[in-house]
Amino acid sequence: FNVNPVTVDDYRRLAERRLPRFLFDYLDGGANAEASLAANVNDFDNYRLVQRVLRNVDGIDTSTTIAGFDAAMPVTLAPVGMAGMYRRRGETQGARAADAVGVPYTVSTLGICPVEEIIAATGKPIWFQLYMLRDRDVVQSLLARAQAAGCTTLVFTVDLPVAGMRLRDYRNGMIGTNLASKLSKAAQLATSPCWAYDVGIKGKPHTIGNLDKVVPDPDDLNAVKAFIDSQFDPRCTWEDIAWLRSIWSGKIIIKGLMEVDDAKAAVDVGADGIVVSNHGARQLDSVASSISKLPAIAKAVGKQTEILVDGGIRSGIDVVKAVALGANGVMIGRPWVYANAARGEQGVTDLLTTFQKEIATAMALMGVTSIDQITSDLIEA
Ligand code: HOC
Repeated sequence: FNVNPVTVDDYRRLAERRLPRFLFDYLDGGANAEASLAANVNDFDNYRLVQRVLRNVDGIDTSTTIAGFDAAMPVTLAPVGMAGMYRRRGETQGARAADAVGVPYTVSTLGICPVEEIIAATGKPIWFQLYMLRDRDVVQSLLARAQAAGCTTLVFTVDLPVAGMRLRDYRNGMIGTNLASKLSKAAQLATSPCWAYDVGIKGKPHTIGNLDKVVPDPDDLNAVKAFIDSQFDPRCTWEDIAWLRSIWSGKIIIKGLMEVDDAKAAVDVGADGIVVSNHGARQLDSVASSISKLPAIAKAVGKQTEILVDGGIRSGIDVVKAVALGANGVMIGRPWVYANAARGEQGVTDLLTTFQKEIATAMALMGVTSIDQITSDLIEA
């Protein structure tokens, strides 16, 4: 790879070279036959932007507000489980890059880095993502810790009552085998300078940052995996959101909605925002792409709550399309982790900078100068 990586796919190919196969596939893969994984990306091609000229586009401003965050562009970094497995302290690197560019960062419940470490790295608040766990005391303590550390916004994931069937993980022995020994075998096979040294598997063992006070032995990845397998709560309902509202004083964004009725229910329980998402096509395969579901949801609830969309966003052009279809912003997951795995923190900063340039350029060529001018008349199906 003799040229500078620029696109998400450039970073993806570099990440594939650098990471052990089972980790790359865990990040890159989707559920079952991966039909929705392809649809998430390809369905952006069903929409075309409108070119307009001679409208004085001097002074393009890509900034906007997302759930109270003054963002440099309508982009946020999505929560990604175990991001610190792909680069040393990956969550902290992602948060620093997000801060440098000026967009929100959300840490996963399953982050390698604890919330305190991430927030200390920038001195700025971040958003915290939660899965409902069977033990509500553990949920309460996780949220208390996140809030005390300075997390402002809760991103509550609702599309994972059970883990999807990610067949690459079965093929690679990521499911049903000993994760810790798999990591250490991969580390032995790797040579420096390489992923294993970088992420610390050959030196300092990993811990699962946000769960370190609740998993019996957070240094033992098998114990962490057993905890996750036994604790993710499939009994969760809309009523649990009222309970979350009572213990979380900040904003709540519900992530993983694909249907208008569910979006309306989210509004009814007082969600400050929703994420139209099929979990990066990692859960229900053959479900529609997220982008195809956005217009109807935006039409139904766009005036009552903020709308984010994730899944398949691979460029600033895709961001502009999402905004034109009614989103206040997007979440990008795999793209920032590919960039981080490939080129570290600088990779994430560079990728975000490219997205921002793409958004600004598209805006100029569409004849608009601010994000609120990107409206539905600028997109054709
Ligand atoms: C068995 C636990 O959101 C992902 C994450 C975390 C899933 C946890 C599965 O990989 O999509």
